[in-house]
Amino acid sequence: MASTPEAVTTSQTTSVGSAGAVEQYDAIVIGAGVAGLYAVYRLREAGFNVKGLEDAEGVGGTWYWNRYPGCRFDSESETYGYTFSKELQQEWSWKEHYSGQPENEKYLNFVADKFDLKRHYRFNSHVVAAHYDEDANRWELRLETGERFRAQFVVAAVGILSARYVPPFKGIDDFKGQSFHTSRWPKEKIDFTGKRVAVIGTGATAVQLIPLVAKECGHLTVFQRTPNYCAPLRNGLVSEETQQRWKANYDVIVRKCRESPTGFPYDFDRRKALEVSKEERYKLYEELWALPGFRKWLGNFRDIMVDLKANEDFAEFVRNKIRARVKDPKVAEKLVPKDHPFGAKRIPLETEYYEAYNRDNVLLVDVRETPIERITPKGIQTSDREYEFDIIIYATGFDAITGPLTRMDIRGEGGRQLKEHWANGPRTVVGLTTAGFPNFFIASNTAFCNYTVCAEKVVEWITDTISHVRRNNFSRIVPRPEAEEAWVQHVNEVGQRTLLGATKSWFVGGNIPGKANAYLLYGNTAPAYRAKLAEIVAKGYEGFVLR
Ligand code: N01
Repeated sequence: MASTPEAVTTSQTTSVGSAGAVEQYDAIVIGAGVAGLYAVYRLREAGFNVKGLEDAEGVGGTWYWNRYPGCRFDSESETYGYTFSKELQQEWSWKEHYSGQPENEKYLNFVADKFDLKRHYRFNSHVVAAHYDEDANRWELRLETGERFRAQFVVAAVGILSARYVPPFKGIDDFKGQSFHTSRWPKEKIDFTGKRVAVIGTGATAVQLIPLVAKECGHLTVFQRTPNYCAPLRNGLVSEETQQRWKANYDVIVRKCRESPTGFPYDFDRRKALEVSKEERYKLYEELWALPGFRKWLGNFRDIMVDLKANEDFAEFVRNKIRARVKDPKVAEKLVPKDHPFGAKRIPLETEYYEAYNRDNVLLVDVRETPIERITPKGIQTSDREYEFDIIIYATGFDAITGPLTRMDIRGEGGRQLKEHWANGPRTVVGLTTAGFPNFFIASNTAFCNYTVCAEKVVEWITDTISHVRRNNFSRIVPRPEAEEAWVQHVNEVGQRTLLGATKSWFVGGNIPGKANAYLLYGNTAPAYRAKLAEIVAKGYEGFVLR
């Protein structure tokens, strides 16, 4: 059935132009990760003819690409799954308290199969461009292969940590051994036995990977630029009894996460750190330290993330925990962070990370003392010597949040490129829409919030908005520039009240040379973020133009 430009169709149409067949849909979702799968499900259930385009050959997003040894999430497993289906909650059993990549990929496949989502997807389809055709009010998406797809609505569920970053080291292509970026890890098992391995980077990824590679390889050299405040994860297997308890109590668990400031099933201690005695403070610190997960960060005194003095008190506690675990005091001091507050960079949760440095086959190189000068055919040349390797692992992170979008050629009204529009940082209303890009939605959870807890809400807001447009016989929705400016200012004001911008990190674009410095995450509480989403709807999409 052919469609008029403004109508929402319920069937796929194909038109043939000079450049070949163009498939037409009501909505296209880019990505088959946590948000993308749910967006396809919601749009289909709302009666839209939806197509998913996914770069990978399967579903999973982050959990498809990040296959490096040790990869796992550090949300409590019972809080990570989708909450939209009670049946799903009952059918799926998490094996570990903090579930690993293979299981997470299986989970998302289980979801995709249960809700029959895969048939809506085209896999191995790398979207390189999305251009808005103003006359037709349609988006045209182009794949790397040149194939084109058109739709009235686009939901870019491209992830916040999916555009990998490889530093532009000189000679990077000269290396004769194997090299991998952690987020493009091969499906085949890499055999480290007897190998000389380098890991560049000591962020959350490297911290998961290093202890496992250290045990398996011949020799491991870690190139560290900034040490992190890593805290024990304390993972474990989920007993049958716990499994049953979760299944009987999902309503309570979900409510707890929704009410908590960060989407995790715990709250900050309402007291201010320095208002209680040292003895009492340290008692809490020790208790938190002994508990699994992020409690040491997000269940700590409420001012740890906003007050530098309170922060420093806990930071010193953590430094001493690190010192106590590393046998060589010189190595320990290199591993102790001193140049940024606790939590200003994302806290990596670890299992036997510091103990790896007590092994005879592990060497720590501080690249602030001896910077990497180039990659050579044999390995890595620093300012003082050449290190030879069989394998180099780049655990060097991501062009976070904006990267997956600005690396695509996205053009809105008047042909304006998103990259230009966001040259000084992301410009959005609630992180999900941007002025000049009608019917274009960004399904990323950029709230400071346990991922799925807020990602589900984000997808619901977007898909409900698309339904609102159709139900009310509008054809397009776009935020007003004033609303966008107000949101950008609000995000900055909130960010400045926290320590999120206290150092260079992906939170503020500081990890990518030349990237604009801006708050990429919304530093308010998760309930406050969701209240903003609800308020827009309650006020009849205030700040948006509906036509
Ligand atoms: O990336 P990162 P990541 N020379 O940016 C170093 C999520 N995640 O992949 O700190 C030398 O944190 C860089 O050094 P510096 C999580 O949200 C979640 O580890 O910039 N080194 C840093 O050490 C996390 O925050 C989970 O000085 C260079 C490292 O590379 C996010 O992903 C697990 C360099 C990059 O660290 C990103 O984590 C894993 C250079 N030129 C990840 N350039 C879980 O859920 C960069 N580095 C558990």
